[in-house]
Amino acid sequence: MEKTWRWFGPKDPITLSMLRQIGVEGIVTALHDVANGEVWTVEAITAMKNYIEQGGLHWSVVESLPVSEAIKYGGQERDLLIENYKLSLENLGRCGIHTVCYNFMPVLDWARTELDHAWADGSTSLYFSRAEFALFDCFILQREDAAQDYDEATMAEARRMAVTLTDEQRHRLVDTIIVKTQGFVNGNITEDDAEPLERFRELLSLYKGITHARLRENLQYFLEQVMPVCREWDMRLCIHPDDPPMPLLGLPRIVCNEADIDWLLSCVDDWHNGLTLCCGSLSANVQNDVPRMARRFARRTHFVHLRSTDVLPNGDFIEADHLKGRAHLVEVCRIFEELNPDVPMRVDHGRTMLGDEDKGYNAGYSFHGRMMGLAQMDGVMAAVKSQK
Ligand code: DNO
Repeated sequence: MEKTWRWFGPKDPITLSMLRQIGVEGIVTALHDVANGEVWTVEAITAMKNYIEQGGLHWSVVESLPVSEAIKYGGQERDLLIENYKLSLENLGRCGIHTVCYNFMPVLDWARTELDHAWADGSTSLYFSRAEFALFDCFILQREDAAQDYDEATMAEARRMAVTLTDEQRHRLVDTIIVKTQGFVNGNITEDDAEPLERFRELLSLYKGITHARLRENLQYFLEQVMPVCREWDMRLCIHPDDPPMPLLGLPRIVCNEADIDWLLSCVDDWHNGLTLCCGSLSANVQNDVPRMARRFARRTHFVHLRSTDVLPNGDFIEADHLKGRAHLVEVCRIFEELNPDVPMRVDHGRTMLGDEDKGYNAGYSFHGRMMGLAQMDGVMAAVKSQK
């Protein structure tokens, strides 16, 4: 597998020269300054590509080219937005960048409730608490009928927490769920939004009446429209699974498990319609057997995220050490080295450790924690290759 790293552009405090020193081979990035829905021009792509190449690396994967909400809920502007998306794909292809990660999660991209969950050794990692999410949904966002989406034990815990909820806790939860984890990924809500909750409610309301079946139809429609461009320019589209892989906030999620991926790959049965095998996201659903999925989908996987989770008895999950947890990354590496050895992989998220705390890194994207994960995975890959 190619060792890549998610880098957030020239303003990223983790520089390209640092990445070269730790064995990174390819860069994963996006044109973060282009507004969602606008065309990525050849000029802008070339400028980023040149910057990366001057730093001695190459641009391996785009993560992400965001899919606008109107494409997902099927709004009036969708055809126009799809045309823009096609142009961006074509321009990337012209510039020699062929792998593009995207997702089809309504409104909320990945979700966590805690960014600095303490480990016994003093480091921290990301965490998802069902009860805290229910607290946010039912008592802060106050979404209509939200309580019926949670089991009794989760609701009891959320109610208990609601009684003593302070303004500071309320602010932290809003900031974690809809600002800090989202701002840098799709621009739906940013740190500058004065009323993030209001903006979030507006976004949710766009999905009124959008069922699981409808969201699938809209994804299929999108894929059918973009596939000719992907074929012509050899663009490998790779959808990121839903993180966590379960419906949230009353919105459907359609890339959660093996059956969903089967559907996705067959609804437009073309090699260019592929998958980002995000081991961390998929492992947060106890039904998912990640190595099994890796084996089944290896040849349609164009990008791999190496991360693992531990799921607790109450359904909460914590981001685990890369060598531990339910994702079985050693086995996943073995599978890809056998079936798709050139696929780019990146170590996804890392613990916050050894001075990462005060650097202002994007949530999950620490330096030392990810570097440690990369070193672990590098060792695993070397071992697996030597046994081939
Ligand atoms: C979070 C990321 C996601 C991912 C997008 C891809 O850390 O894994 O935000 O980049 O879902 O479109």
